[in-house]
Amino acid sequence: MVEAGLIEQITELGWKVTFDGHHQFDAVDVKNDPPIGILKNPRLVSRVTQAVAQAVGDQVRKGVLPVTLGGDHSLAMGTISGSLSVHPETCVIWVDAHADINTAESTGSGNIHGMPVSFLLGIGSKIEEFSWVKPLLKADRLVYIGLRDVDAAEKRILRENNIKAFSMHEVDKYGIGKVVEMALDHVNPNRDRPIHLSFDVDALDPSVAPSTGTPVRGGLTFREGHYICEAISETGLLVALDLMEVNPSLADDDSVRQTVQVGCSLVRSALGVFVYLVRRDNNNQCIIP
Ligand code: HAR
Ligand code: MN
Ligand code: MN
Ligand code: MN
Repeated sequence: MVEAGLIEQITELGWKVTFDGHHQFDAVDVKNDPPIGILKNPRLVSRVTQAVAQAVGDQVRKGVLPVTLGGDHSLAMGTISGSLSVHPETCVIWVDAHADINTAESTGSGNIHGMPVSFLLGIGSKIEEFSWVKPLLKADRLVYIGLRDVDAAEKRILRENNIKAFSMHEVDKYGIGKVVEMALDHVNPNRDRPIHLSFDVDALDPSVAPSTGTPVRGGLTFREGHYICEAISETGLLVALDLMEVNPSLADDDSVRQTVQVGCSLVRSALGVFVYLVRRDNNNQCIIP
């Protein structure tokens, strides 16, 4: 996405952009990383996400809006920890085909990208390696959009913790405009809390975003995905953005190009390309942010 020109595109929108590079990963040197229980690469994931939490928290504290490009969605353990460390009242809008809320007990795959939300909520058994993750997220500050591949154990966890989720069924039933409004009403009724948007590109239909690790058909259209980003941009409350699971090592060149372009486009929408196009001052002049 960076190679495809995302930095220049965001700069064009009027933002002053600092590219933080990949330096936080250089600090990680984990050669011997056997599973803990069935959790795969636990030390690597823990150390990378902890470094990301620090980096994101530092930026949010300065009033800078961090955009994290992934990469595995376990990264959101870091990004959301960073946001919550500065603004404990932050609400999280998790756009995904998956709920990513398995615990160490419930995971069938041992893939930590299927678990970050449970760590942030502090549910399930505690794993020493991840003790740096503080359970700062409250269940009523979290809302999902786009779900369609949720494990049985995850469904139980969602129900038991009373977590609001708008699956593809609700997107079909109410339309994306109403779904985003209901999602915001749930986590942010007065529109005064900071918003962390964690967008897994596999929320989109595989025909729109094919280059991702776990595509699931029946996903969001191109416009539905963009609408979510635009509507959140319009609130003016966005404090951090994740665009996750774009994987250019998967699929053919055309699919990769398409997915990278959609990823860039979603980021532009979340950062106000829509507002840029329509907002006008009292003299009906376009306001350029
Ligand atoms: N629920 C399954 C698991 O725990 C699949 C999770 C797939 N997750 C992602 N992130 N790709 O959304 O393994
Ligand atoms: Mn992943
Ligand atoms: Mn995910
Ligand atoms: Mn997913």
